[in-house]
Amino acid sequence: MDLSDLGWNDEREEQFTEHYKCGLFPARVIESTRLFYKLLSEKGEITGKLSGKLRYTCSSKSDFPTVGDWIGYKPSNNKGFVPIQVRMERESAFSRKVAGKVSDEQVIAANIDTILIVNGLDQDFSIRRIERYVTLAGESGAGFVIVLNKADLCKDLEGVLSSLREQFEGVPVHAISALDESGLEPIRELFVPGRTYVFLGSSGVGKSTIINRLLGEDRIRTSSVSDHDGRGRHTTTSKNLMLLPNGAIVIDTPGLREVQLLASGAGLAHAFADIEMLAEGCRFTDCTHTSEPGCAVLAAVENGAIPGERLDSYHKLKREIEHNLSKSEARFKNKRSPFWKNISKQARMIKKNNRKNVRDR
Ligand SMILES: Nc1nc2c(ncn2[C@@H]2O[C@H](COP(=O)(O)OP(=O)(O)OP(=O)(O)O)[C@@H](O)[C@H]2O)c(=O)[nH]1
Ligand SMILES: [Mg+2]
Ligand SMILES: [Zn+2]
Repeated sequence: MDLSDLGWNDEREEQFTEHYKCGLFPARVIESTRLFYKLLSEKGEITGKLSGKLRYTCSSKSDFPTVGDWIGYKPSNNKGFVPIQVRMERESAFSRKVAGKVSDEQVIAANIDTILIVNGLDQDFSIRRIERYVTLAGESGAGFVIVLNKADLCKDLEGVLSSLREQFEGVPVHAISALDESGLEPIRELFVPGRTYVFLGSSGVGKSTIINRLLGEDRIRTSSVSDHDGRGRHTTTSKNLMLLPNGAIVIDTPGLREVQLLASGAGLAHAFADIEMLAEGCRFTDCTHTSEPGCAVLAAVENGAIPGERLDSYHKLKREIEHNLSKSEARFKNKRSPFWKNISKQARMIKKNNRKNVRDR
């Protein structure tokens, strides 16, 4: 196995120099269970377990290795597994807040180049949920696209597409049907050998079905959504990294039950670039777009340019982020700071970059 097939590059090789000196070898996490990690190394597939020392340095959930991570292991021992001694710095990561009182971060996948945010065009379809995913994806350090699957079940595809493209300006939106394989070509073209892609979305949206189509065989188990409420059955139960025939690396994930936000506000500018741009026209620079006179955002809702539910959702997500931030302030004090002040500047930059990307594509 050549590690460059898994995304290893000169930069990582250099970062690993010190670890080589300590007798460690690099490998990528392809699956993790509670105790053991399935790793791909130059020697092929091996099983790893955290060394006591590494476990000791993990103070939060997010410190533990996850699928997509590069780790250093010590080849040895006869116990059937190798000890994982270090986790390398992540280049990107998609995280959410873990359910519960304490704000802890769960890293769903690490070192990803592109996130595919999958929504189903059946009962699952939810702009509100897409806003959440885009907010988190905007913070991940990876690129992202929206994939609307089950186009075969949608009566007004053009309407849905144009409304989404308007709201998430610059974010590529693809409509496909993994069932009848329509619209798959532009998706296939996204996958570049040696780059890493993660599929995210609720259970039953068809993440595994799409990957099976890309693999060209029904390798991953899928199952129908429930007749009763159209929800998925949580068929995929663990995250899994695999190679497509063209050499791209994909990670399938179990449907997330909830997507709680753990963000600094930068992600929000991705999900609500339209609102952030309008906000520049508000009379007061610290306008909260709730009741102020001369509010350009409220005016846009009034004249129908922005749906009222979208502004409600913006307020809700902003409150959620602020709430979670205040809970985890200590942890994030130095790592991430809230910068609501600069948010419209960011939105402008994002829009500019997006336009450029669209032009360059
Ligand atoms: N009509 C229609 N059904 C689809 C399409 N793609 C997938 N399905 C069906 O949707 C169901 C769920 O698909 P899965 O691929 O298991 O969904 P998943 O997102 O991997 O779900 P979890 O593993 O539970 O997170 C299966 O019965 C698929 O056959 C599509 O394009 N159109
Ligand atoms: Mg699945
Ligand atoms: Zn305003």
